[in-house]
Amino acid sequence: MRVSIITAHLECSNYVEEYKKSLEEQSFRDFEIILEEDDPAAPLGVAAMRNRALERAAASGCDYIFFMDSDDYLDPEALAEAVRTAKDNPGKAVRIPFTWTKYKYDTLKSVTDISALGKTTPVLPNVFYDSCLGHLIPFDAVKDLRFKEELKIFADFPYIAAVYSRLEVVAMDRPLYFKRVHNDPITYPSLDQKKIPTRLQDYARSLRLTAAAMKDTAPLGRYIAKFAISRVIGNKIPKASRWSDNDVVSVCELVRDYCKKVICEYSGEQKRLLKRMRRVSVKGVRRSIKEHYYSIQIGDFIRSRHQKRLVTYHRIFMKKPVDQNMVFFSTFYGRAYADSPRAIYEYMLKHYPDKKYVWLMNDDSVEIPGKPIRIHLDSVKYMYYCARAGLWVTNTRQPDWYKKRPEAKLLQCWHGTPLKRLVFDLADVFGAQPDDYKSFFYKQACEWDWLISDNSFSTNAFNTAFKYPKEKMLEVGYPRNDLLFGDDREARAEALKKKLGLPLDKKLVLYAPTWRDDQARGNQEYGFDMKFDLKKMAELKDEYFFILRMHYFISDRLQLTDEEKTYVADYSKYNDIGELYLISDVLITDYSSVFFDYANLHRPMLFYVYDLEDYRDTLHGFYFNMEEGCPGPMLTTNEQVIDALKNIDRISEEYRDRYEKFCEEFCSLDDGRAAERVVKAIMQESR
Ligand code: C2G
Repeated sequence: MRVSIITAHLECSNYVEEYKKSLEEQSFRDFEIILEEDDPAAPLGVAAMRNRALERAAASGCDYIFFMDSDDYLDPEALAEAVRTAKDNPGKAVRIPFTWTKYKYDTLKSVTDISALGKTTPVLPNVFYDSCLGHLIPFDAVKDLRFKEELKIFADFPYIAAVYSRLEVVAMDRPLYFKRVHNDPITYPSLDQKKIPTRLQDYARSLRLTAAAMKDTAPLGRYIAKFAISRVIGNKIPKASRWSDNDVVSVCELVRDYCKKVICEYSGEQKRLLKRMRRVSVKGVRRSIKEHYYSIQIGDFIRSRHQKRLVTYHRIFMKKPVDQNMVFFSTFYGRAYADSPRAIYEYMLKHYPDKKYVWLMNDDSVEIPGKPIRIHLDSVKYMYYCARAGLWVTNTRQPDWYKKRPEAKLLQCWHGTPLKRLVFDLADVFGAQPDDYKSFFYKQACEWDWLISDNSFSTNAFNTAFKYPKEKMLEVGYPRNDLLFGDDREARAEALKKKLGLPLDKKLVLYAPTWRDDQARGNQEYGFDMKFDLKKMAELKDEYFFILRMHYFISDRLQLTDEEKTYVADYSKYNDIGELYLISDVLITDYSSVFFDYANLHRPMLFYVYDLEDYRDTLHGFYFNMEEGCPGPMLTTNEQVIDALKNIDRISEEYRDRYEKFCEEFCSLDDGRAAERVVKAIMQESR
């Protein structure tokens, strides 16, 4: 049984290799790939390309056609199972349900509710849900069918509706077709993500052509009514608020022509809207949008404190003048008075004492010199100072609600030389909003007036990861590392150790691992499966004292026994990790950016990377080869860690050359004066 794979392809997709590979890996072999490539300079559209492919299929004399997109891929058994089902059901078409690529790690978890669709599917809702993709169709039955080339986007509906009206379609029960989640609308937008002004009119035209291909249009009427309601009064900010008058008319006319029988099934706001649409009243639709918007806003305003604050932010704070003398600082969302914003603040405080300073600091007990105004996260004051400050210095992303004033400046310090791949350099995005993450990040990065980079390696990575222009980067070293320099470094370390009550007669080991994406507990909260065995470390307690420092995303508390407390202390909540670098004699870490900073001290480092492969290959991907480039040994067991600590001088000796090379590449700009360089640069430009 010969199958022709029908695929339209436009070069802008970077996924075609995976598509080809998945076809090569099919256990079923009797197929040909008909990939019709459109011209990116003057694209004719997906309909025209599929039609060309269908002509070729006819010429080649296949038994079945199978529709697939060039950015999707199949499970290796997909075609074999589909063909088997087709053989069991002669004369019928077979549909392989799809699942999204973002679920590929969830062992083929089905997101389409297949049971609800039934084995033999009716025309609706499939026509509008999964289009022609994943359908294996006996070619003889549809030889004369073509896609309507006047439709540029929604060409599938009328075609597949015609197929369904001619043939029975058997749905398989396993989703073996993987539809690509396009998480990068900036670089590789899917057809759905492209801004095409005639999209809605194309859609309306497509529905009319679909109706012509169907015997009974009642389900279509129901579908259109649902569509109209969801777009006009379905969201807080309705999608229809961006529709042109022509758009509104085209949807109204659909309601007029196909929904007459179903309007009586609705009531209240929805019925009112459908009636207005039946009269093709643009004004009426606009009124429905307004009424809906205000009723939601008033409801939200009464119910939610955050909404009240937001309204205050937009309506009052954003209307007040920007205070060019006010500088606002934040580090890790108010969790610490630390990192580069701290170093920049302390420099500014000394050289610009007359400025008005504000710090986002959630813990009131942390001392901040210079008596700045102190505010907490999630407070109305936070919004007030975000709206008013002439300069914001931060090391993380802006809050979702933040909108930069044109007169204000934003200095993004960021928080580390990247080992882990970031944003646009990530193929798959895990987390709360994988689809929007990249475009939202991009929007936020566009608001940064400057981005600090510690070395040319970071500059290159930030350039591709954030799509941030190199000319706007300040590649001047990290202000946060200034404290690691100076002739008084040892004296400061000694004083700090005394202040913290840490032993002066033992070597201090700092264990500072990063967080694991797959141990999420909540928003920015993660668990940590502690593989650093404190009990075993006890054998080193005469020589070493251990300082544990978890990443600020880790919400699990470490429980130390009284015995452990004699040689271990938990400094996870300690304000500034830079001070912990200063006092420690050895660093143990994993994939955290901390080692790029610590290297400035030229003290020994060990890498406890018990899950290296999983972390690097599944969760993240790295910008550089740790095994080849790290200035210390890669260790995977506690015994190896203990052994390395016992022989730390030998290890320092062994890694001396690599360490030097590492420092040359990553630390050559750090010299204790980065804050000064940053402040001078931004003051010069702001003048
Ligand atoms: N950090 C810390 N304690 C840890 C780990 C990290 O205080 N146990 C601080 C360090 O200042 C570090 C920063 O948080 O440089 C970032 O931590 P990473 O472990 O590197 O991870 P992440 O927050 O994902 O940032 O470009 C850097 C990347 O964005 C990584």
